[in-house]
Amino acid sequence: MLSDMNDLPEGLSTSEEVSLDELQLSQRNHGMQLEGLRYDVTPAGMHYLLIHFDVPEADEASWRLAIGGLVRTPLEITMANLRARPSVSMPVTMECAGNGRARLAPRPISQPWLTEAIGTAEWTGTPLRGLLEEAGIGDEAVELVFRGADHGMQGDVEQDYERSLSIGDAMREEVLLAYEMNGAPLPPQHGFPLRLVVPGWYGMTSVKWLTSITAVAEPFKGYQQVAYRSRQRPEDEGEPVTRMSPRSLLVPPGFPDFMTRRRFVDVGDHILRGRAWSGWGPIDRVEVSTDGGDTWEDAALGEPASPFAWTPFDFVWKATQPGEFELCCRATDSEGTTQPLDQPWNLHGFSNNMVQRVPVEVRAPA
Ligand SMILES: Nc1nc2c(c(=O)[nH]1)N[C@H]1C(S)=C(S)[C@@H](COP(=O)(O)O)O[C@H]1N2
Ligand SMILES: [Mo]
Repeated sequence: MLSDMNDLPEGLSTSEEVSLDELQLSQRNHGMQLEGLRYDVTPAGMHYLLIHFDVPEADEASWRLAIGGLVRTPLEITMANLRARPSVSMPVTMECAGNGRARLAPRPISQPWLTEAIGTAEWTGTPLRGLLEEAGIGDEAVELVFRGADHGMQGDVEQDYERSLSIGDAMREEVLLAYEMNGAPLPPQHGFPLRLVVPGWYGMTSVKWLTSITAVAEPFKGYQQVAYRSRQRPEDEGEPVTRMSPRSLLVPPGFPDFMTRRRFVDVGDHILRGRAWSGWGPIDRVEVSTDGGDTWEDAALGEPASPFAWTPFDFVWKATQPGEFELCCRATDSEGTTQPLDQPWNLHGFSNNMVQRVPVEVRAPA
């Protein structure tokens, strides 16, 4: 947390109220309705979206993926060629690194996510590794830079959307060049006709509208690479944001109030359901609290649809007394990392995995 609020760096707000610019961003980039947690695979229209600039115009017939830079055989690949290659379909849970930032204080001014920047799609594509082997990565190369066709301005820097991966991370067998989402061509907003999918990592790595992959001899220092680092102050070098921290979310039970989303249930037994995930390994444990995090009990875990998809869980809540309750859940992954009750603060609000809180009113029988 910043110690001196008088010295607030640019880009932070001490107000809980979002601006019209933030509202505009959050309408372009919607979250997943939390009741979507009931599905193993999120229907495409419910999956969250994050588009920094504009959805570019794209024509499948003329689209080319260029693989170049420090490679022995530069390639120019058509979509027909990609589709003729070995294909893999895999459910992958993806989360925006900024998920949860709207609740931080002071609040980083950006896409104001609460907890809904999440979804699990079944991506179909060809493993990236095969193409990299065909191109032959030069010994001097240390990273691959992935470029999208979208173009814009961020932080006064005009840019194409670009992110890099180390050769080792890019060669992992689960990394896909995807051309289908949930069995249909990628929708324009999700990267038509081609995107990178890097399972386990926060979403910014999975470059949409992919046009080129360039092998380079130095670590990439482009805008989106330097931006996604956890830092306390603008001048800090910070730590790169990579894999998803463990998180769990409940399908809010009962029914909501239209404006506040406050929940109502009747006295009785309620099956609470949710999903948990981590980019660092399988989910080992999910606990549920019905008293705002004072006491915890274990939820029952189900089977994830793939090693990179969220794990379902359920818990029987015996709501015997009317009154006000606060439901929480927290996941622990195979590395032993558990979600925090309070979120350590960073300048751009990344990897914010503090526990979800769902206020519920339990009503007496009529
Ligand atoms: N070319 C390009 N790729 C991109 C982005 C973008 O703005 N342009 N946004 C990134 C971010 S920050 C996230 S969280 C994911 C979101 O993917 P989705 O919109 O398919 O859910 O895409 C990533 N890939
Ligand atoms: Mo993101």
